[in-house]
Amino acid sequence: RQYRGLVVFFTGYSGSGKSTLAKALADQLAATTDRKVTLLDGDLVRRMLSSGLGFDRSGRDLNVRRIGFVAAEVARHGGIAVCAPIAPYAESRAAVRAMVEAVGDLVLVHVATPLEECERRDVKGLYRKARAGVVTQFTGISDPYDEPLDAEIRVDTTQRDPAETLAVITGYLTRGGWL
Ligand code: GGZ
Repeated sequence: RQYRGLVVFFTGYSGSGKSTLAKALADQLAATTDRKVTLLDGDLVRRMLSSGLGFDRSGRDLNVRRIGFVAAEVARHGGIAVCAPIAPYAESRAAVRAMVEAVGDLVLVHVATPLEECERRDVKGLYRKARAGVVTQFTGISDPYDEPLDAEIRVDTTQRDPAETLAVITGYLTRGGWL
């Protein structure tokens, strides 16, 4: 069977749970479907595709567009790309959507964990550094995040446990005929 290409694109604050959800989704899809799955996590992309880019507006925009380009290539060949950058700008996300929808489908997942909760978790201690001014231009603290108005799915990891959140996403994909 020739599948239609799909990009599941997570967006949200640092510490919102994007990476965890993206990894769990990619693993589950790889284990339970015959679809080819590519995970483009923020960390990996920053290391392998966008090393040298900073977190100013142009650095983030270019980073997100690069992810969109690679994801669209995956989708063009019928695969599934799961992406998980912060992607704070509506304009960059719209550019990704245009690239992807020229060749396949895009499901934007807003991981809408409240900023206060992300900061409370502070898994990597970056919020603390951002508050102290040691890390500058930190999303949510000293840099903007455009709330998505076009997300296909919105999840809040304080409302459900990870397995249930994942089920919301796979349920959407199943109902939409992607799986
Ligand atoms: C936001 C930053 C920053 C600044 C370093 N602002 O929790 P993390 O550590 O692993 O996720 C964050 C990651 C964000 O990179 P992305 O490529 O996803 O961002 S974007 O889509 O905006 O290009 C965080 C770390 O990098 N980090 N400095 N100033 N996050």
